[in-house]
Order: sequence, then structure tokens, then C-alpha cells
Amino acid sequence: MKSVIVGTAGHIDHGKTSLVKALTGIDADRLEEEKRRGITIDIGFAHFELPAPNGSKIRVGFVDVPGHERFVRNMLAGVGGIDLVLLVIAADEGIKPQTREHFDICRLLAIRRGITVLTKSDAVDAETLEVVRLEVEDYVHGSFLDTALDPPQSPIIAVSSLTGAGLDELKSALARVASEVTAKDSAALTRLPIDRVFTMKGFGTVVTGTLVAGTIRKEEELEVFPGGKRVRIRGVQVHGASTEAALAGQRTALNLAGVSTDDLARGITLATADTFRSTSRVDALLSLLPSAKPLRDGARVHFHAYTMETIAEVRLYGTKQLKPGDEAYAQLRFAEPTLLLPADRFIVRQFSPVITIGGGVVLDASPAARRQRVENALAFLQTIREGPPERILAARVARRGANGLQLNDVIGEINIRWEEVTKLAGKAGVVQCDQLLLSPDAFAKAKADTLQALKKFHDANPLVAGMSKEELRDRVSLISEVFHGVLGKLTEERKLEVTGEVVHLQGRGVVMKDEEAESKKIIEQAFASAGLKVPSLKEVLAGLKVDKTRAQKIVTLLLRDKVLTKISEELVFHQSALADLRQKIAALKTTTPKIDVARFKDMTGVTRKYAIPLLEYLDRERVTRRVGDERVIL
Ligand SMILES: Nc1nc2c(ncn2[C@@H]2O[C@H](COP(=O)(O)OP(=O)(O)O)[C@@H](O)[C@H]2O)c(=O)[nH]1
Ligand SMILES: [Mg+2]
Repeated sequence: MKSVIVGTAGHIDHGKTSLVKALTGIDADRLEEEKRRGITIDIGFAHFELPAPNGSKIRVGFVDVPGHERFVRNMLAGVGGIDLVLLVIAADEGIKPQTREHFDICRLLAIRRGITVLTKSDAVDAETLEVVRLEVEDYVHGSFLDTALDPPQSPIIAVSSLTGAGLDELKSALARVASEVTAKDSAALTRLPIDRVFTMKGFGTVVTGTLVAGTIRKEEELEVFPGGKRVRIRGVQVHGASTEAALAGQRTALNLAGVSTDDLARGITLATADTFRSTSRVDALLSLLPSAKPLRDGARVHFHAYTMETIAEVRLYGTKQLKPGDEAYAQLRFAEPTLLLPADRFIVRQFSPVITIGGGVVLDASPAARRQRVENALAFLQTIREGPPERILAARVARRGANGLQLNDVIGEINIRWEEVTKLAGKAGVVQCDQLLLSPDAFAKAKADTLQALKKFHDANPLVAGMSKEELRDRVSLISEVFHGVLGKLTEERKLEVTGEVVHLQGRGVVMKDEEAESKKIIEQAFASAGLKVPSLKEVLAGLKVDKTRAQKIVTLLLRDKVLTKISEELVFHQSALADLRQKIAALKTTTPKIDVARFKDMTGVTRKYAIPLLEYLDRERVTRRVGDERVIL
């Protein structure tokens, strides 16, 4: 069943709460003070089901907001997650200040669909109703509530909650519009902005909110933003009924384990764990309402997004002042960290007196910590604004330069699922080194630097086979993933060769003559095929065509490249034999934590003459530790 969230909007006393009750039978004014004073103070909730035009059912959740100007901040906490709005205007009063302010907010939040409802139709005569209708039609002209759109999207409907007139027409219009709105994505990463926190007898901590993305299942663990605390979901309710899972687009209540209400409040967000980061600054496109005063660079504002609010300092990019009705790229710096993601909408209100002055959309929630040149920042934000996704990813990777962007961080930074990341990375034309994404430019530079460093080394050390990996990485100062990616690529391109720990340019390093190369092969094979029962080095060298000094040089190279390892004056082993041995010993650990010489001899088939030096070698390598006559396997 499709779930949509409908918000009310409009001036106080225009009949919003009465309308919700007339439609659903539920009184959304839940606070004692609200009932006593007869006004809505905080957001309230109701729900019902509507038959969709295609015969299925739609579950409609209502968020009823207060119309009083003093409670606009509560209205903002409710409007963030709605899919469509009922703009409520009383026929006997027409457009009033909070009609305008709420409507401005809906437009700034880019709410796409809605219905204009003229309430209290019973309180005016037909002629007055017609005048108000014309006035309202004019007012919403050119907006998402424009009545003249083709095909018709957003009707104006006159109703009376008192007599019931017009309610059926409203219901069928609501069913049509609700069936047309794009449903929230329940497969996306989960985010639940919290609007209420309370304790319930016998349950403990309960939080509620509109699930704006993803799915929340019982027993799942979520992360609290800001702060990073973990909570376990003990129970899930949707519209007052227990369920196994809540889906995006549903009013959701969660019973939480592992937290007290002191750690929670309206404005926090529960989200998929280990994925996102809170941020204290975002780069955004900021629009100022035509009715606002000019906004200067550095001004402080009240910032609202979903259910959170904080104070923000506005840093305009490339201009000293934002004119009414204009928009500009800006960095918003928050008094408190919060979870925000690209494409999130927000509202800003004047610091004092507090009125709504503008809003916008988050483009980048992980801006560079260092101040960058304005042109670069502007070009980057322009790219993010225009897309497409693969170009955005390419730009995000490029700005990380030589250190690249971890796949893990991409997910949180642009809010996409793991499965989508590699696909997008492929389209973006970025280079993947292990779990890291790097721009083609940065990768090309890393390659060039590496070749350059090697060339320099060979020129300075003509008699040395090559450079150790460690020294080379140090010289080019690349992070490990990039360095290994570069070595892999350059090997593939046959520009260099890696032997053990040594790197040399193709065709450089110590050049072996044919006889030497052959001798090297013979030595290597002699040891490789012997396993642990190695021949003596003398024996092997005696059988070679080359003279003793040259033979010794070859052995030195094999030892330095770690193809052979000397474990005592007489004993040399091939690295594959030693690797095998280490593995065998490690595998033994689960069944036999200790081993003595006799057992070792049994296992390997070597004599005592070999066993003792081998065990001492294993001690040195910290594979084993000698305790008395035995070895503990580490
Ligand atoms: N005559 C008439 N009065 C209404 C109607 N709807 C609401 N009212 C009255 O208008 C007042 C304000 O209604 P309420 O729903 O609380 O307005 P809200 O502040 O927008 O939520 C209450 O006294 C209602 O009884 C209606 O359709 N006709
Ligand atoms: Mg009300």
C-alpha cells in the first residue's frame, strides 16, 4: 500500500485542525493546553485510508501544523517530511499573513503537489466565495498550486467542516493527487528525523517521526545524529499499530533500547549506522524571498531542516550581499553539528525579529575544511547543481586530489547505496585503487612521479638492481592504496618490474647476461623444488657454469629480493617453502597450541640439524615463542 504524508498549512483559525478531523475523525490537537485554548501549538497527527483511482488503497498520514505566528518553528518541524500540502484558507477571511508565510515555506521547500482548500464555505454567501476563489487563484498563479496548469494538477476546493459540504470532492481530489506524488524511496539509506520523544509506561523510550527514506525493521541498530550513539529498535509502530517494519513515507513510532530520553530530542535524526557524518557546515544554494531585507555576508540566521533547527552564519560566495528575490551560493556554518545531505531543503529565518526570509537546497554537506578560492568553490557547486550524477562524482573525487575518496565515504557524502557506487564510479571515469577512488589526473601524476623517482634512482645507482618499495613510496609520498594501484598499472603497462620488495624500471637495474640468468634460474629451482630439505648452497653453486664470484653475486641478489632466505650460516630456503611452513604452523594452532622438536620433525620430515635452526627462525619471526623445550604457537 502506498503511503503519503499530507501537511496542512495556513493562518490560525482558518479551520485546519477541524478539516483534518472532518476527514479522518481524529483530533490532531493532542496537548491538554491545545484543547483548553482551542488552538494548535505543536504539530499533531492523524491518518486514514483512501481508495486510489486505480482501485488500490492509499494510506494518508496527516501532519497538522499550528497557524499562529509564534509557532512557525513548530510548523517547520512538521512540514519537512510532507509529500503534499493542503493550503487552508478560510472563505470568510481570505489570505492572511501566515497564509503567505506558510505558502512561502512550501515553495522554498520545493513541495511539488497540493490542493488549495477554501474552508468555512458555510460562513459566506456564494458571491463572497467566488470573490475569495478569484483572489486565491490569482495568489497561487505561477506556483506549484497554479489552478490553470494543463493537465490540471491542483484544484481549489471549497468545503465546510461544519456541514460536510465539499468533503467528498476534496477526498477524491486528495486520492488523485496522492496517487500521483512520487513515493519516498524505501530502498534508500534510512533517515528518520525525530519530532517527538517521550517515555511510555511499560515501554520505555519512544520516538516518532516521518520516515523520509529507507526502511526500519525491528531489532535493527541505528545511529543517532549528532553524537553517534547507537540505538536498538525494540518495536516499530506505524499509525498506532505494531508492525515488523516501517517504510519511507510512513508516520513512524519506535520503541528504543539503549537510550534514555535525556539523550534524545526533536531535531535529532536516526539513520543507517556507520554511513553518515554530522556536519557543522554545508555549501548550499540560498534564495531570499522578495519580501525580505537584503542579507549581508556573515549574517546570522535561524536555520531549519526537517525537524532540526540551529543558528547559522551565512558566508556568501563571491558577493557581499544577497538582494531580495535573488539566489546565491553560500556556506552555512552551524552552531551545532547536524546530519544533512545533498538535496536536503531548508528554511532560514531572520535572526531578529524572527520571520521567514528564505531557504534553499544543500549541495555539499562535506565542504573542504580549508578555505578555497572562490572560483573553485563556485565551479564545483555549479557542477553539483547541474549534474548528472557521474559528473558530480567525478568532481567530488577530483577535489580530493592525490588522496582520493574512499568508497565508504562516497556513500555518506552523496547518499547512495553500496550497490550503486561502483556502477557510478565506472560511469564517472574515475580510477579505482582497491577501496579508493582517484581522478584520472591524480592517478596520471602519481604514475609519472613514480617513474621519475625510479629513473633518478637508476641514474644515481647503476650497480643496484632497483629501489625498495618502501623507499620508493616514501620518495613519491603516495598513500598505500594509490601506490599499489600505480605499481600494478605500471607493471601491466610493462614500464616497470617488481621482484619481491624491489622495483626497477623495465630494462634498467642490474642487467644479467644469459649465463647468469640461467644460473639464477638453476639456483632458484634447486631450492624451490627441495622444499624444507634443502641442499647445501656450496653443492648448488658448484654445479653452475659461472665462476664463484659471479655465483655469489647472484645469490646476493636472490637474498636481497627475498626469493631466498638465509636462516643460518649453512641453511638457505626458498621463500615458498618458508611460507608453506608458516601456514602449516598457523593451521596447527587451533588444535595444538604447542609444539616440540620431535613433533616438528614428524610434521616436516626434516632432521634435527634442520629442525633447530628452522624453529629458531620461527621464534625470530614471532610465529612461535620458545618456552622450555616447547614452542608456543603465536
Ligand atoms: N462555520 C465554520 N466554522 C469552522 C469550520 N471549520 C472550523 N471552524 C471553526 O473555526 C475555528 C478554528 O478552527 P481550527 O480547526 O481550530 O482552525 P486552525 O487554527 O486552522 O486549526 C473553530 O472554532 C472551528 O469550530 C467550518 O467549516 N465552518
Ligand atoms: Mg489547528
